[in-house]
Amino acid sequence: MEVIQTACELCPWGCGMDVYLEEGKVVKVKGTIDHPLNRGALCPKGMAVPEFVYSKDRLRTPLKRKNGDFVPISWDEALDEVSEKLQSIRDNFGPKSLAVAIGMPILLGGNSTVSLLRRFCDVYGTPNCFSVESICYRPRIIAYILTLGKFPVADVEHSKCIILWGHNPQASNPPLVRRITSAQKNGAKLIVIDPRATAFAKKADLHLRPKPGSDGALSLGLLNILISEDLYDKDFVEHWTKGFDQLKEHVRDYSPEKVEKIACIPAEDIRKAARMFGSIKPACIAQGINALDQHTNGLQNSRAIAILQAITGNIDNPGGFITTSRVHLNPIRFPEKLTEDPIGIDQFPLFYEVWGKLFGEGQAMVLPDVLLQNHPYPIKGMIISASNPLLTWPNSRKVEAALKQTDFLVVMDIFMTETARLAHIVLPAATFLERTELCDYYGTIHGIPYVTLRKKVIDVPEAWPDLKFWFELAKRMGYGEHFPWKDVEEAIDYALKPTGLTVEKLMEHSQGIPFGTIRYDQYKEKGFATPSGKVEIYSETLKALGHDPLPIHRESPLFQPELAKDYPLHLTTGARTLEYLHSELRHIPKLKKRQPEPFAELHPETASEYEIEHGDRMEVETVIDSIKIKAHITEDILPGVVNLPHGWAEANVNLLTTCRPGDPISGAPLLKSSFCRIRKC
Ligand SMILES: Nc1nc2c(c(=O)[nH]1)N[C@H]1C(S)=C(S)[C@@H](COP(=O)(O)OP(=O)(O)OC[C@H]3O[C@@H](n4cnc5c(=O)[nH]c(N)nc54)[C@H](O)[C@@H]3O)O[C@H]1N2
Ligand SMILES: Nc1nc2c(c(=O)[nH]1)N[C@H]1C(S)=C(S)[C@@H](COP(=O)(O)OP(=O)(O)OC[C@H]3O[C@@H](n4cnc5c(=O)[nH]c(N)nc54)[C@H](O)[C@@H]3O)O[C@H]1N2
Ligand code: SF4
Ligand SMILES: [Mo]
Repeated sequence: MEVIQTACELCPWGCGMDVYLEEGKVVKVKGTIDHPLNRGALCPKGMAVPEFVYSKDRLRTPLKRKNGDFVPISWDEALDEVSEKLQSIRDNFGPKSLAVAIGMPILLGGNSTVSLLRRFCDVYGTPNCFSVESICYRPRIIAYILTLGKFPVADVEHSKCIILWGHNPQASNPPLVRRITSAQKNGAKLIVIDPRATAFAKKADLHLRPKPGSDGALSLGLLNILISEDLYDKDFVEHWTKGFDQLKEHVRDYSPEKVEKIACIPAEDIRKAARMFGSIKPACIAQGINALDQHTNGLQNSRAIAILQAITGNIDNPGGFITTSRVHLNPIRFPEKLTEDPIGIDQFPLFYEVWGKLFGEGQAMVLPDVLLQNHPYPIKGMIISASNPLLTWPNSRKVEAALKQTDFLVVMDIFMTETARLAHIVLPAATFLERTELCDYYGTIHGIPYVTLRKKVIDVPEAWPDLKFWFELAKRMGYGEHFPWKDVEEAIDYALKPTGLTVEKLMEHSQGIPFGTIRYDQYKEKGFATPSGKVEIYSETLKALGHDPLPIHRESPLFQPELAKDYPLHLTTGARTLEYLHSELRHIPKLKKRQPEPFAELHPETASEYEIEHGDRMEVETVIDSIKIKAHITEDILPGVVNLPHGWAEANVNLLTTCRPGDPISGAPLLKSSFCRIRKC
């Protein structure tokens, strides 16, 4: 049997995977034993890769909508059709009337994949690129950069005190489970902040259970204790921070007793947590990937976390917040070709760039309204690659209406999804085992300095890697001079040039090449990459844009006193399920067997108030809409809170959510601080 080692892509973490082939066919997969991240382990999703790749439900040919039905067409015909329509949109309405939205699988293709795809948009001339970052983790990246000038990660493995804040790695981040468990074995204290009693909460030294959306107040309460009890690092604060005195004044008002009233956490537990975090060194906060972002305080929550980390002197140290050296690629995009900003950026400029650092995409939460109202200008065509907005973007009905009114919708996916069903052209995509891509970001997100290649292992006829489609389309539209590469591998070599690495070199290494270093004490050499060179506790940048320069607590704007009587329960959505990735993988029998149906979690006290029993069907209703779902009654959730999973077509939680931007700074939606009512049905 031949074995090829690659990186799994059925969730963001990229576990090392050994793929076993017999006569060119994948027969099984195993975790790569000596991979620095997963050390041989694969989660049930990873183990299901052969079923995923060989699923009978895969799209096998491009499809075109004709009289309401889909008819198969060849790739040649599909490329002709798409290039003609794009040309016509460009000629008649201007290039900005094309929008391109990408999902997580493209983002997981790394900076080179995303930039190569966006290079097409730059050449075509549309600034209107979007991605699921609008819903996901972008606010915290902006927040860390505004505060620390960089995006560090928590070095849990070497920590002596870990705060796991709105994160349930057993479901969403299996490789982190081993790292936290190993720290606990080495004596680390663990504090969990989560309205649910997650597996780690049950093993924690302290579990704080905030009401959803109250984390801003909690962080101010923690800062209050750290400062009033002199538990901060005075030397670091004096030399390396800006705005500490304003912070001291600002948090004076947030006594643990006041925070208890807002967040429903006993004041004594807030004191205990602050004392533990302030007195044990090194300490770190591992925050949820988006659990704290999807609130009106989305960006400010992460500002507070960066400040907690900084004033306790836990920056650039083993066991604190660490940064690995970045992989610097050849520039791929042509920002100079764009004459306008993307949609949403007038309202959320920091979503686009911070101090000249370009993230380069629009805020997608604004897009459905723009599509529906043709304002500020019409968007006539849309290409969606590797995303299923009909289930994953908030307010599904609005998203559906918006997509339906585009003149030309192309969806590229591995399967016929809810979104693909609305398309004029559907394109069959390759899975991650059928393409080569550079994973230049795992070092940054795991704090392990390495760079790796996701390798092409097999070919599935007719299914194209996404970039192959974009490259071929570029050629078809006459942009060949900007896409001079023979194939994607050659384009990756171009991107890699400044690093001295090549695809060939990376191919020889099973699990990536050590690359760069962890930048301990980086600030001592260079200061912080902020305008002041210090940690910006007080942000002049936010102030200049009319936002609060210090982290604040603000109630969810969905909380309105006149509605509170009718929608009295907190609704949080999208806590992950180990078996599934967003709306994906429901068709894989062995995963479905482990987790056959969606359910709403609610506490026995809440259930009895509404006379709902375990296993009953219940209706959950918000001001937007209602869905029916099974009740799962458990002590593991805070009374008064309902938790709903996302990604299920049969109980689509995003029928209940609003895409109205909730965070005034980043535009993040309020997926975890909403309100609902329930009844048995
Ligand atoms: N299996 C699986 N893994 C995934 C994904 C997937 O779909 N499936 N998706 C991937 C992606 S793209 C992302 S962004 C990440 C998401 O990763 P995370 O955002 O870290 O999601 P979870 O680990 O589910 O943890 C969220 C936790 O936050 C808690 N929570 C809910 N509301 C609040 C609140 O207001 N305050 C606090 N403090 N806690 C709250 C929930 O109870 C839950 O336990 O997961 C990634 N990994
Ligand atoms: N209510 C609520 N909604 C949420 C969240 C929440 O917490 N609550 N979380 C949000 C978050 S953090 C995220 S990141 C988004 C995720 O949003 P999406 O990215 O839309 O999530 P998926 O359902 O994984 O959709 C990915 C699609 O790409 C297809 N696909 C897989 N691999 C490839 C490939 O290589 N090429 C192509 N072309 N297609 C491929 C899959 O079949 C699938 O249909 O969901 C968000 N939605
Ligand atoms: S945690 Fe599971 S799905 Fe995610 S990369 Fe690892 S094996 Fe793949
Ligand atoms: Mo995400």
